[in-house]
Amino acid sequence: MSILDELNRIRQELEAYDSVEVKVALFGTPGSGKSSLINALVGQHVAKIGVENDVTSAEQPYRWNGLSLRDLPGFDTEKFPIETYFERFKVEEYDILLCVFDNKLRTAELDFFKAVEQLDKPCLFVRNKWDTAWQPGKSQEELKQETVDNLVAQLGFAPQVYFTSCKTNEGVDELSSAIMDCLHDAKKERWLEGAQAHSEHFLELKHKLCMRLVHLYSGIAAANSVNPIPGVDVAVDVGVISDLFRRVRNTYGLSPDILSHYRQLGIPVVAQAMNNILNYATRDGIISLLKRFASEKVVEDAAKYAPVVGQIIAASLGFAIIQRAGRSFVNDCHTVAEAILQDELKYRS
Ligand SMILES: Nc1nc2c(ncn2[C@@H]2O[C@H](COP(=O)(O)OP(=O)(O)OP(=O)(O)O)[C@@H](O)[C@H]2O)c(=O)[nH]1
Ligand SMILES: [Mg+2]
Repeated sequence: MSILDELNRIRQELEAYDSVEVKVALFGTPGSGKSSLINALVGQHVAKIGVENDVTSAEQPYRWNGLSLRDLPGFDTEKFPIETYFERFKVEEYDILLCVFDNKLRTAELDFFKAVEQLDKPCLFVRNKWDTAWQPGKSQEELKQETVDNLVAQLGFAPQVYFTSCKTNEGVDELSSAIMDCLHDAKKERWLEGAQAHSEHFLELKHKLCMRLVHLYSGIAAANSVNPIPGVDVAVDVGVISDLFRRVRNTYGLSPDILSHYRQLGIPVVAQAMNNILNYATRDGIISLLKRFASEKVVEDAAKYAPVVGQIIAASLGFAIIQRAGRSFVNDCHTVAEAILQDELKYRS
């Protein structure tokens, strides 16, 4: 195999990976929090939240990092009668369907959810606004059981029910993990990349995924030796490294807004990692990071990476340097994402 063959193989693997999209549709009671759930699942403000019911009218799904989530408008209305609803909104095309409710279900909703369940698609039921559920003398567990029993009696089958709050993010991790469990291989990874981590476990899975992306992008950047690194006898593709860093930041949900918000946290270890993330967002920053790793004695176990990027690329000095720079960048993002998650968990408890 030549270096070109190896490069093409990595490119194809990334292209196949990038062509995958996960499509999720949310149905449910107007105002039950479908838009809020989309934002909680992806960890970004992509969907508009309305205090008035049924503000959803946009026909476009919300897209974020390989995910496409659709907050579907109310069904069985004059505008969208139930008879033509499934065809109108191409319900068949979704990978997974979420039936969202926040309190008692009306007959039209029950009929609709029954019809959705018939579609032979993964379908999860979400009781949102769980933070508002309270009844004197009843525990949360008893209330949950009551909700499930009522649903089973009304629907005539036992659905998978998740209890969430978009106010505290309680239950969002369970829902997100359940969505991932319903998906297959490449789609599972796509969900992992695009969805927000609401637990340490989810964050660890993201870390593994990012390390795999580091291997692949490092392979391409090392093979595309277009930019010489000053002072080092190596040339790499800085643009590809910049794409990798952007992708890693997005995977950890570290948008500029979120970074600037949490910059004020003031915890030293996070401050350093945060500075690194911001510094390495630029071309000059990336070159300085590469020089840092090039100046250390680089000994990488090429055999370990050969199955991923091919023997010639794995044995190159450029690959070893980019690998190390990439891993250090992933670890910085992970440190910051972990601090943000801890902050969320503190608020929830
Ligand atoms: N307490 C509480 N309020 C919530 C929760 N989720 C959403 N809300 C509030 O409920 C209202 C409606 O939320 P949306 O996310 O716009 O609901 P929706 O289902 O998309 O609404 P339509 O698109 O109009 O059908 C907003 O005021 C939200 O802030 C939750 O888990 N707990
Ligand atoms: Mg909405």
